[in-house]
Amino acid sequence: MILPLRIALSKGRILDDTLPLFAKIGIAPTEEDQRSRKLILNTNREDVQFIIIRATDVPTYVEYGAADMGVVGKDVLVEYGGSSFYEPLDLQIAKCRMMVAALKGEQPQTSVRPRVATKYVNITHDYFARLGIQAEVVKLYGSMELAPLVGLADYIVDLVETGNTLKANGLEATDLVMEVSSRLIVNKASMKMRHQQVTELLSKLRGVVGEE
Ligand code: PRT
Ligand code: MG
Repeated sequence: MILPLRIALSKGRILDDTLPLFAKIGIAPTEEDQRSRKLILNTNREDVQFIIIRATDVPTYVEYGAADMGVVGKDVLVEYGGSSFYEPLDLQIAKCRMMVAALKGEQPQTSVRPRVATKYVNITHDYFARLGIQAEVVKLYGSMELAPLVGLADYIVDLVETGNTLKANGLEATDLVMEVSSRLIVNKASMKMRHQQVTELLSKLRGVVGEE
């Protein structure tokens, strides 16, 4: 019996796009597991196991080798920083844009030290620093759109897909920070030690990416 290759999947919206991708290459959680609330899901292949965790935890599991591979948004990867794993494949799912947004019609750029609310503190800090702006970055854990409405911040940095959330709150996107999609990441030791298993999955996934 070989040790199963463990793949960390981000729960939530990324998972909805990830499972169909794995299904296309013939890997699916076993039926009984899908209905349960188990965090470790066996699959129809005894050499592959999924773990379902919060998106922001995926890089940590993969860096420390608790998972051999992971699927996570580029937003989370860049915010996490460093280069402690390989990022061999853009899965082209859960696409969106990270944008700067502000109250529609306002010009808060006149502020000497704009306050920016976001959950992407590192990315936001770097982004404004590159523009030569010393922003005061305020960390929030959700509902960033509220911050400009109640005077907590001049700007937000958040993900935008359709733009409906911004619109519904009287906000407009002002600048693009980065294009976001989900990526496959691989633990560095696993890439060496389990090379055959990893490359088999990698090339199969590469074959179905962007197929639709
Ligand atoms: O719930 P938890 O705190 O664990 O994490 P989460 O809420 O961040 O997870 P989840 O399930 O929302 O998935 C987040 C990941 O999905 C991100 O890291 C991105 O890589 C990816 N993704 C893709 C998105 C979006 N598109 C997206 N539109 N994540 C969030 N949004 C949100 C955005 O923050 C905003 O509130 O959707 C809203 C905007 O959508 P539109 O269509 O109104 O523009
Ligand atoms: Mg959520």
